Amino acid sequence: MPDRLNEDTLSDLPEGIRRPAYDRRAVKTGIVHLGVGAFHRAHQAVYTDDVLGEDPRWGIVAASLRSPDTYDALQPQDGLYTLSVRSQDGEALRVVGSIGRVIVAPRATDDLLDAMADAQTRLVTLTVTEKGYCHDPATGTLNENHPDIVHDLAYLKTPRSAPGFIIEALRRRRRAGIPPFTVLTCDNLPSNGRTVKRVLTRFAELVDPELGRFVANEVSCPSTMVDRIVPATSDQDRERIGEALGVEDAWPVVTEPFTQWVIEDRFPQGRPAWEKAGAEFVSDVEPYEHMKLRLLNGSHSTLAYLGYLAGYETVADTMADPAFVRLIEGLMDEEVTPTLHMPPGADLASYKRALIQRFRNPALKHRTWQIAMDGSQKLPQRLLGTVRDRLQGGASIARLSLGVAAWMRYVTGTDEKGAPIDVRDPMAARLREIADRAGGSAEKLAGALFAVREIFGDDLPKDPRFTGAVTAHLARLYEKGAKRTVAEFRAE
Ligand code: CS2
Repeated sequence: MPDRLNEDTLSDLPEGIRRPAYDRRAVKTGIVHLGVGAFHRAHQAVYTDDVLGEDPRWGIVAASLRSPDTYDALQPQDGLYTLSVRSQDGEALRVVGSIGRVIVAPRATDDLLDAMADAQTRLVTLTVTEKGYCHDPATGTLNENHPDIVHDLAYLKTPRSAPGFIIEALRRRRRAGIPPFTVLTCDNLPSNGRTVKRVLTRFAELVDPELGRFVANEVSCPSTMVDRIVPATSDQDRERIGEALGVEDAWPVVTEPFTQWVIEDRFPQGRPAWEKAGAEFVSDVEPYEHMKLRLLNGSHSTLAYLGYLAGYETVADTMADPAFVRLIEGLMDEEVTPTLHMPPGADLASYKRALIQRFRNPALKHRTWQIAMDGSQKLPQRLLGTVRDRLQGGASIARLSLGVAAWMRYVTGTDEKGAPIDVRDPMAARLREIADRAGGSAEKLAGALFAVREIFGDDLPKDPRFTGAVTAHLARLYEKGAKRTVAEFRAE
């Protein structure tokens, strides 16, 4: 067995592999991060690693709210892991040191609450994915019937959900006279800061109206736009990277060269100088967020459902089919771009060109199945907001509605060859039941899915331009399959 990547083996790594250029022992915890998945480790943790040398107050304690996997991988490595940046031109490796400690919340609830309530902690950041906010995706309000929320309201000292941890930690700080931390969400939610603030305020109100007012008035939740494509790490990645390092890294993360982070600058308790690592601070994130959620993530989900159904394993495989490229370019140019309101100087044309290149990156094995997960939580901000804007202006939704229809076909749980699809979604069981009842009828399936108001709201199911377009596409998908539907697609 080769040695493990850790503090002791760090100095033996081959030359050319970048490693923390600061003394990790001098680093203090300034950030508690909830959701220590691959995205966090390829994004915020890297921006933070870049600035810790100048300002060691912002080390990260990273928690996973459920699985012990990341803890088991990183704890023996003193929190160290490798970031691999891959493109056609090759691979660059770097060891990141900004995570000083990993906590598994269910095993060490008090440790996590103590870290969050510590006066030194001035920022709580989150990547808990869309479903981690326990909100209603169509309205962005707290889902008060969510089992974790019901649990946390009853047993707030031992919370399970991200809102539960945050409110209990804020309550402790308040009691101890410690100012609240800033809450920075780094998930792909619409108006993510505002959504988080709404969810937290409501949760706090349910605990105690005064705490609700305190959260509403005193807790800052800046919005952010985060962007970097980070596919799940594979065993081949682990092996290749281990060989290059000469030591084993149990959980490296693999990503693309592109990275972007736009943040609203509202941090009453201070923040790291992330701008020195390339983050952009602005007064209003919304235009950037719409651009990214609608162009990148909207295209991603469309590619994921259609690509999966067409038998393509990865986004790059799907993008090797010219008909899919045409569809996505049309989606971006004809249907999404007219809904965006960018500040002067923003260059959407080159942003979109870069997106196509990023999707094509053959060095990333980004599985369509991975992106297809949790569609019920993703569709509203990725496709349905754009649909609403288009319908309001009486404009075409020919491609947007194809994406929605492909999601419907996908959540039936049976692919075009009759094989089962492993549909991962908090609503999977309910969606499956609906599909089983529809028994292969496009009309019945679409009609029953439109009635899921947590996804489609009250307005879209009533608009025949939307329901008609989606149902017609769904019928085509059943009849011809995804590959032919895309190949034969004509906007009119
Ligand atoms: C993807 C995103 O899995 C998904 O749903 O669309 O994770 C995407 O790769 C990132 O948002 C890119 O910034």
